[in-house]
This record gives sequence, structure tokens and C-alpha cells, in this order.
Amino acid sequence: MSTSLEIGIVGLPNVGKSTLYNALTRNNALAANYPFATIEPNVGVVAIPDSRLQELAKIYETDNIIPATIKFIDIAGLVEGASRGDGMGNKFLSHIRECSVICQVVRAFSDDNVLHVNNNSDPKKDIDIINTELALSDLATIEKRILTVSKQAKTDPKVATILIEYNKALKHLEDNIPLFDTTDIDFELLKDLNLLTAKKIIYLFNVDEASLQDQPKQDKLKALVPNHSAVFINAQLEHELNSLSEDEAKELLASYGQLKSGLEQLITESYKTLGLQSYLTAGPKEVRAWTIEKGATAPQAAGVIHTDFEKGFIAAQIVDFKDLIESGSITSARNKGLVRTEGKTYVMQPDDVVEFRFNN
Ligand SMILES: Nc1nc2c(ncn2[C@@H]2O[C@H](COP(=O)(O)OP(=O)(O)OP(=O)(O)O)[C@@H](O)[C@H]2O)c(=O)[nH]1
Ligand SMILES: [Mg+2]
Repeated sequence: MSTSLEIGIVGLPNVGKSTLYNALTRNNALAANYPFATIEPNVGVVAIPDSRLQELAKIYETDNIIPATIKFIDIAGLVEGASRGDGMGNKFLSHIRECSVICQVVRAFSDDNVLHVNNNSDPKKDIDIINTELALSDLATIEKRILTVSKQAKTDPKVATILIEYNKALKHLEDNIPLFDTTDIDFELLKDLNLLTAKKIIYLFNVDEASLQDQPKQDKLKALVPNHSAVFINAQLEHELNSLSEDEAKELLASYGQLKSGLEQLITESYKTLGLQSYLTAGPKEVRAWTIEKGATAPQAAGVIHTDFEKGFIAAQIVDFKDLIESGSITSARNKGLVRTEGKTYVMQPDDVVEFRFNN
């Protein structure tokens, strides 16, 4: 079960994608006030903030904290007609085909000094342009595939079933409808095509600092993308946080009514949309967070560490994170009867601290 979390950042040119990328990854990629500042993709891996790890590290007296990670890929801006080669074209979209989530950055800040490629900022129109380009890119992929399998579908009923699904998707894409806005597609059958609009989408509205607390404005923007996740972030402010200490950053965010940083909000939304959760392992050598799918069983969770752990799974020793911290040590938690032994069918819970027993 693959659970690596990769997020591809898309949007019009000059909307703040690289500013956001730099803020999230604490990198220094070129972010500049002209369209197509980004040509080559920027790729950065970020630790997922998880304060539980620090608490566990104290109990186990280790400095070795290994958080779960998330990868961000920042690519060139898309313009209307990119599929026909306008702007930078759309070939760079191949860099985000493997991503699990697409984060579409939408300009919702006003700043006369920052040029908008279509002269005036119109979030609804901007979203439509990007979604159309994503759909056109998928259309080209699926047309190619239909050509290759059509003949085979005549003799192979399995392929024929898949072809029906392809044609359904084709129809939507021809109508300019991204697949994430449709409800009748069996995405499992399209999986190997890595279609961009078959992925989960999160809309990230890059709003003014003042709009971070403007609920009516946010409600209006959210209404543009019903049924999808939306986050409201000020990319420039997020970027400024990087030069501050943790406490100062918290204070600055709080002054704008924000309890969580943009990174934390984006991670929370990604976990939610993808149906992910994490679990923890802890010992004197290291404390570590692992990402799994919600509903994963104990052997499946073990498989994320190593496939042999899944195959040879015997049992899992599990203690709830809060119980462990309150007990002060695993020995004390065990003495209180708070450490359970769970078997193959156990469904992992969000705060599980686990030790697996397995045959090798
Ligand atoms: N006022 C304001 N300006 C911003 C904000 N985010 C980004 N900008 C400015 O917008 C300009 C473009 O930012 P980039 O991050 O390079 O935009 P991009 O989307 O990566 O652009 P391309 O790589 O050209 O597609 C820069 O001058 C940024 O400083 C914001 O939240 N508010
Ligand atoms: Mg850029």
C-alpha cells in the first residue's frame, strides 16, 4: 500500500505558486513578479509537523525524531491554450502525474503591483482556465489509450469493460469537465493512466492578509468549488514566517486569527481528502510517524515499514499515545494494563503507538 504523499502545485502564472512552495519547503526557488518565472520544476520534501514525536522522544530519551514526510512539486504556470503550446505549453504537467493530490493555487489577493496574466483577477474564470487545461491534457492521454485498446476490446471482455469507462471519461473531458467534478466514473479502472483530473484536488486561495479572517469572502470563494477542499492562505505571510522563531511565527499567525500555519492546513486537508492517518513507533533508538490509509489493519500498517513485516505479521503491541504520555513510560503503561495485544484484523486508530511482532 503506497502512502507517500506528493502534492503537485498548479495555477496560472504569477499567482504565488513558488512563493507558496518556498514558504512550505523553506526553500529559495525563484519567485518573481513576472509570468513564467518558474521553468524547471522545483521539488522539495517537508517534515510533517507532529508535536507528539517530541513528547515521545522525551519519554524514550532519544534525539532521533523521524517525522512522516510530504513532497511538493512546483511547476510552471498554465495559461489558456497551454495544450496547444501557448505560454510554456503543458509538457511540464508530466512532472506531477505521479502526485496523489493537486493543489490549485488561485489568486484572490489584490495588488496592483503584481501583474495578472489576463489583466484582471477573476477567481472563477481562472479556475475554469486551469481545469480546462488539465482536462485537455487528460483528454490527449485517454484518446491515445483508447486507440491502443480498441482492437483488443473486441475479443477481450475485460478490456471491453475498461473501454466503456474510458469512453465515459472521454465524453466528460471533451465537454471540458475535469473528472474530479464527475460522479459516474470508476476511478480504479483508470488508475494506471495517472490522469490529473482523476486525482484529488485542493483549492488554495491565495488571499490578502485581511481576508484571512473574512468569513463572507471565504464562503464566496468556497462556493466556487463545491464538493472540494478549499484552504485560505496568504502565501507571502507564510513565507515571512520562515524567518521567525516558532513562537514568533505562532504569534504572527494568531494576530491574523490563524491557529495553524499554511503547511499544517494543507497537510490536514490532504490527509482528509486522501483518507489518511498516521501512527507512531517509539523506542530508545528512534521515534517515528508513519502514514497509512484510514481503515488500514495492523498488518497493512506494518507493511508500510517493510513488506516483510506485513507478510510475517504475528501481533501488534499497542498503547494509546495519551495513555503512554500520562504513564510516563512504556513499563508503567504496561503495569497499568494499558498496552494491548492486537491481531491481524485490528483496525489502526489515529493515536496508536505500536510495536509489531513478526516472523522473518
Ligand atoms: N500581494 C501579494 N503578492 C504575492 C503573494 N504571493 C505572491 N505574490 C507575488 O506575486 C509574484 C509572483 O509570485 P510567484 O510565487 O513567483 O508566482 P508563480 O505562481 O510561481 O509564477 P510563475 O512561476 O511565473 O508561474 C511575486 O512578485 C510575489 O511576491 C501574496 O500573497 N500577496
Ligand atoms: Mg513559479
